[in-house]
Amino acid sequence: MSAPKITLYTNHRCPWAHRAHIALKESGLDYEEVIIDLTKPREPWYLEVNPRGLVPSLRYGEDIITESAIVAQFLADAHPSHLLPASNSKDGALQRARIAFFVDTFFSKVQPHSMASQRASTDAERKAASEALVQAIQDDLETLLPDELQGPFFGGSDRLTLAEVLTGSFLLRILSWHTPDTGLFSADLPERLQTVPRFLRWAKATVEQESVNYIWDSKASADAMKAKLAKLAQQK
Ligand SMILES: N[C@@H](CCC(=O)N[C@@H](CS)C(=O)NCC(=O)O)C(=O)O
Repeated sequence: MSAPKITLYTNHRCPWAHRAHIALKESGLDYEEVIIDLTKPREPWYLEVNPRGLVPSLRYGEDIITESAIVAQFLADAHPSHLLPASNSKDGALQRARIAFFVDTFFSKVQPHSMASQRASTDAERKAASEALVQAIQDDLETLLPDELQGPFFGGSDRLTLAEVLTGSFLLRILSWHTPDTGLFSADLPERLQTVPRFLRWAKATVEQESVNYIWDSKASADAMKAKLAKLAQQK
């Protein structure tokens, strides 16, 4: 299906907005981007685009779509591709349910530990959060992922699926932010991740995709996250 003019209101440091970039690139859609400065109050014109003031927002022709998961799902539905089978195709509804369950598991069981590590104020707290993160991957995610005989992406696919569109920006953080210049995960996280080989293979394959890493700047994103956490701490 041909697409109308698409504008993405975004900020490259935001993992939620990053989902929309991945979905657009994987769907082969051209788009313009408007960067929203999240360090300043939103301007009135942007609150007309998205009254919640959040990024991402997608302008698709005359229509505005907000909330990153809804934007990604909308693009996958409007432009059918390898990301998601049609719900009325053979096993399509089941595959969609499997992807939805996987993404739900990632965000309900694993991501809270990632956030705890990023918020940690001592090395000991950060180490404990990284340990809990790997334990949650082991307990809840590892068996949902393909083994080395299958394709690396969800369901054994050789190409990205909606599961990676929705988790890829969060995987970049888990795999990158243990370095001394970022420091939001403990330095021993890469070693601990060796104990969850399916996750590691899947996550590495995902972040190597150009559609996932083309807007990524690890240090700049970590600095933005630190600034945001410092601001939130001041507000307490
Ligand atoms: N549930 C939203 C979350 C989006 C979100 O929290 N975006 C953040 C940036 S990462 C934002 O726009 N924050 C507004 C602000 O920082 O003022 C989604 O998935 O789209």
